[in-house]
Amino acid sequence: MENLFLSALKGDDHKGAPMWFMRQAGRYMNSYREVRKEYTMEQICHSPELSSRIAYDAARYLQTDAAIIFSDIMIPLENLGYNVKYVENTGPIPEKTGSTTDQFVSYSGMAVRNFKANYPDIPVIGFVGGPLTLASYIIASGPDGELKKTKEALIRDEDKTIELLGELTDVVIKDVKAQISSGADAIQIFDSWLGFLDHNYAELAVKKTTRKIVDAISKSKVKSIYFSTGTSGMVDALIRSGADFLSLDWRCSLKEVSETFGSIGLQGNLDPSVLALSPEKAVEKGIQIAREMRDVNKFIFNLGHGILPETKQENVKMLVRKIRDVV
Ligand code: 1CP
Repeated sequence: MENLFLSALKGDDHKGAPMWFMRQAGRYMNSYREVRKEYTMEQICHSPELSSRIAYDAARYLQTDAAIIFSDIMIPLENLGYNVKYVENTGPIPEKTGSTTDQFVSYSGMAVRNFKANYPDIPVIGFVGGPLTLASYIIASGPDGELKKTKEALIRDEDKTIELLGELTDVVIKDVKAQISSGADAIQIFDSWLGFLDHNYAELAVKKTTRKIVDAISKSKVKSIYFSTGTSGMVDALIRSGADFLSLDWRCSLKEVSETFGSIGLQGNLDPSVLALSPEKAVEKGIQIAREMRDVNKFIFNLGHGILPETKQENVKMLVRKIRDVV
């Protein structure tokens, strides 16, 4: 039987909802915490073997329809001379230390290649960060909360900020190409913080960055998924990225978006807090989403953002099983 995730990507008829979760390999999982006792985040992201094994272990434990390469959106920025440190309970801190090198290195590309060689039975999702989201960590030298500093940069010096976005877009496109030529089954663009911008700035960011990345992806047969949060009021702008799928958060009804915008593929959108706090309510709401989207071939069940670290791993596994049983 064809894999549900691959069927949904193609828009083929299938029965049941394909499922995977953002951050499905992460601190909520016992086996990941064990690996992290031995290796730092930086070491894992620089090891194609660990990146692919952690990705596979999570997908196999949860019985999801796809794995996502374990790495981080900031890693490709090393090619621009940034050294990225991961600080516990904070996030990535980029520091400009070196200069741009001629030789582009894609650790995610190597991890995808390793995954395809060792675990050919399960589709693997490659990913990159959206340049606006990447820029926010550079501009703020770390997480930028509600994008206060990033917005200030855009408002005070739009030309210079657009120039930075252009530079980041070029790096992201190189990384995407490496992951595609290594065999990625789909590419997700993580633009987590786009929704903090106003509609016009978001539109500008999509035009200057995402649109170009999607164009590069669509030259291959690989499908693109564009993820952001807080953007259900700007779906028209997201669609103009040209992405095959939009991953939306819990601030909208996916069914209504589907009825309004027609043929666009959709992914999402259970609130990760519900899954962390009440497995029963997560099952109820998850089944409701999957039922409402049953007739949409291009639908992938996911959360609206990543699994929270305090989530019990058994509850994520149970959610997958219960949705499979009834939808
Ligand atoms: O201590 C640890 O183990 C580090 C925690 C951690 C993990 C597990 C970080 C630091 N990154 C990751 C993995 C990661 N990051 C994946 C793995 C694949 C998966 O299973 O989904 C992916 C796809 C990302 C992408 C990522 N990194 C995004 C986009 C998705 C999202 O969550 O919004 C963002 C914004 C980052 C930055 C980042 N890296 C790490 C943290 C804690 C953060 C967020 C910091 C912030 O709040 O701004």
